[in-house]
Amino acid sequence: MSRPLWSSFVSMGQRLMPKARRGESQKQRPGAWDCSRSKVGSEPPMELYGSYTSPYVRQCRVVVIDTGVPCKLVETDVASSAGKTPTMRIPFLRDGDLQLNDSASICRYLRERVGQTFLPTVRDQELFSLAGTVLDSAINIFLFERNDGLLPSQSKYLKKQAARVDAGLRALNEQKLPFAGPLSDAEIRIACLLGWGRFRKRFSIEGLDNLARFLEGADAWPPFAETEPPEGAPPPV
Ligand SMILES: N[C@@H](CCC(=O)N[C@@H](CS)C(=O)NCC(=O)O)C(=O)O
Repeated sequence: MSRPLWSSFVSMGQRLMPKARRGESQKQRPGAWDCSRSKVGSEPPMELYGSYTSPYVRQCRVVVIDTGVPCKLVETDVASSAGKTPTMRIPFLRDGDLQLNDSASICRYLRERVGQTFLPTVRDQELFSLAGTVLDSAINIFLFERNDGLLPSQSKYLKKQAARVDAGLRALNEQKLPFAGPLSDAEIRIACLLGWGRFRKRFSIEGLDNLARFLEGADAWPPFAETEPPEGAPPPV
């Protein structure tokens, strides 16, 4: 029987302690969010609210770079955005009177702004959703541990979430995936999931060679490389 990937989780403890002050982590930020880089016309850029560490925000940032749509990141953590979005989550996007509260609708909106299609096929949708389910479960476990000190070993439901992460990663490993960019939106979702797991040391993809090669290729694709979470980032997801 194969070893559960979840068992490679390390206890959070010190890992979540900020190694650097906020200002230091900002120094390492890529220039991707410099609006002048992608700005066209003179209308005010849309604003994406989120953190530099959230994998859902990262997906939106990758799509901003990939599409070249002018957009400014307003750095916000989950706590301070609670009153600004009904989901009480990040990311959310504001464009004039419009507010979008989910990474999928945000990415679709960005793609459509430049005449591109978001998740054009059923396979794309399925892959995107599978990676999203794994990510939701992994973050759910992370937040239970951080907020309530509850581990999968102490909760039947969290155990199920851990099993879901394992099964989902194995299923993703069976997919035909590219080993170089550019990536589709479904593939960006998978890359953001794997990048977050690595960054927060939440799961291992040891033995999942297809995923490991895919991530290596994603790391070399500029929109993904430029959005890498900064070393020493503070605790928010
Ligand atoms: N379905 C949402 C999920 C967003 C999400 O879970 N964001 C996390 C940060 S990575 C969050 O804000 N979690 C706070 C919470 O659940 O309380 C999306 O795709 O935008």
